Amino acid sequence: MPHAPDYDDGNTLLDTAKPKLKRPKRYQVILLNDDFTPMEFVVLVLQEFFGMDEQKAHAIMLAVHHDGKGVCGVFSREVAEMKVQQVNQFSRAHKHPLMCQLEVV
Ligand code: TYC
Repeated sequence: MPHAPDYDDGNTLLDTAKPKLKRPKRYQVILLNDDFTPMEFVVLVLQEFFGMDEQKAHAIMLAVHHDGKGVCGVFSREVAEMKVQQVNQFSRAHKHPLMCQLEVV
């Protein structure tokens, strides 16, 4: 029967490695209200970039219109950054001041 050596033979596992996994952060895409962007344009943006049906898009648009800002969705950083860039670019291309931004959850 083999027994433990009384010297360090390099084979003794001294500590169990703890998995260092952190939950990835999530990022909210926030839409800001303004006085100039037409309501229909905001509804279109919510449908095209966030996959909402017209009813949901209209409800979110009205919530932003009344509250000043609102959440369009929650994504990984890469996806959220891409959505913000696409929406802001699309709004500028149509000469509307609509603004979208990121917030870490
Ligand atoms: N407040 C705008 C208007 O009265 C509509 C609007 C809603 C603009 C939501 C931006 O994120 C927004 N035409």
